[in-house]
Amino acid sequence: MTAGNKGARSLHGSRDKQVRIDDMVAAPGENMRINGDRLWDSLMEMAKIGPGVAGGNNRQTLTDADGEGRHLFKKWCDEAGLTMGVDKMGTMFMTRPGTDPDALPVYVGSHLDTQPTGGKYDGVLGVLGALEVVRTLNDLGIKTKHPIVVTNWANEEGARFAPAMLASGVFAGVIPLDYAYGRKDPEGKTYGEELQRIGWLGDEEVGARKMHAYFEYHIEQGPILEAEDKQIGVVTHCQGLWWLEFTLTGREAHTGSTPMNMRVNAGLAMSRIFEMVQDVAMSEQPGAVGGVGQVFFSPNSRNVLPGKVVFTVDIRSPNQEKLDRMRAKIEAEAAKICEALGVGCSVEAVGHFDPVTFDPTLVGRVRSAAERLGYSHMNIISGAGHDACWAAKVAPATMIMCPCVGGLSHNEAEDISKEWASAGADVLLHAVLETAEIVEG
Ligand code: HGY
Ligand code: MN
Ligand code: MN
Repeated sequence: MTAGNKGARSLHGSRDKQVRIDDMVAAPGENMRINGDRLWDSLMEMAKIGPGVAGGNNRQTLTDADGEGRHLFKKWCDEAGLTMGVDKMGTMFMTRPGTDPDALPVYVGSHLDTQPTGGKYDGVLGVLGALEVVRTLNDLGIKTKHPIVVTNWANEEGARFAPAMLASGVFAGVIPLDYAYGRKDPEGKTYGEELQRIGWLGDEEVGARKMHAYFEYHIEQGPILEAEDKQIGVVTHCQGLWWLEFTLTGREAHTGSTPMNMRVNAGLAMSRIFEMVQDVAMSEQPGAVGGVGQVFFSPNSRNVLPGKVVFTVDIRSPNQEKLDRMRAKIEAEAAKICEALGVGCSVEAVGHFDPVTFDPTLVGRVRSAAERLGYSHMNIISGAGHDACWAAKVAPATMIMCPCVGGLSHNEAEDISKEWASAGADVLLHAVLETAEIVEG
């Protein structure tokens, strides 16, 4: 790191002399930077926990692997002098004190849980990037007026317990704690039971903490930044989402001896609904997506027509009208498809958030940090959902993105470069510092 507060000027005669971020410049273009090797080493160390089968990770929420990752993260935070708080959803808050005890903290975080065939960087880059910011401030002996809280949100992925961003949704007051506790994984285990089992049930009321601001650093999980050859995504918005869980009821019957005209075929209804979802999303281009990632057949036997089929339709758009129009169309068309086949159909919205506009002041700080550091950058709308989407409901929030190879994510082959990882963390350092307010002396 190179840093020096040459010509530090106080912004006002407050108790602690405050220093402008751009005074912390060793020389133009040589602004403060994080330790890229240390960040990368930490990413690789965390990636050893909950390994996948193809080079990525399977560290699903509240599994033993998640517990192991949490302990490693806590060890590193202890070494960095942070104090831990855990809330009743298991989210970890690791605090670096500020000089002003009355100043609300700046929260910086993401998630350590992964998809079953997840990559090494989705979420993890944001948590360990935030830790690297703190490690760098410690190295430089920099104090801030506002505390900084490195945050590991529980159950961001929603892979094991739907919906995604569950803990941050409870924190934002959008999802009731009891509903969250009752969410079941495919084996019927509940979130509440599993949180107890791995020993990460905290004592803090969820959402009791108040934030001065929230930053989240994340891989793009899409192809735009790499294709445009930009190092930094200045995230202005995040697209909205519906997760519609359909339960189709057919009649279990022999796949061989049951005549075609006697079948109540829930599997056929499902396939027609999948086709329709694709058509609806394509009819709302540009700026709409729709698909299905998870299906449960029951009894799921090769020679039995399914009696029950459960699947979740995932539709998203940055445009509120498109998003709601897609939902209405899909639910109406699915009912018609099922009626024509004599299949029962029920649907439950198990996940939702409207399109999000991030805080313009914080977005501006991200952009000016990228400019100050000499990194190429562009505005971008997040295609994936993030805890920042719920944090934005209770505090000024924004995100920073780095490219990922081929735009690939939620795949064990997810990949980024060390340079990309470091550049985004440098921007995070500057944007967080500007918001947490450096204090001299
Ligand atoms: O679903 C999402 O967008 C996020 O990856 N949980
Ligand atoms: Mn993520
Ligand atoms: Mn993800």
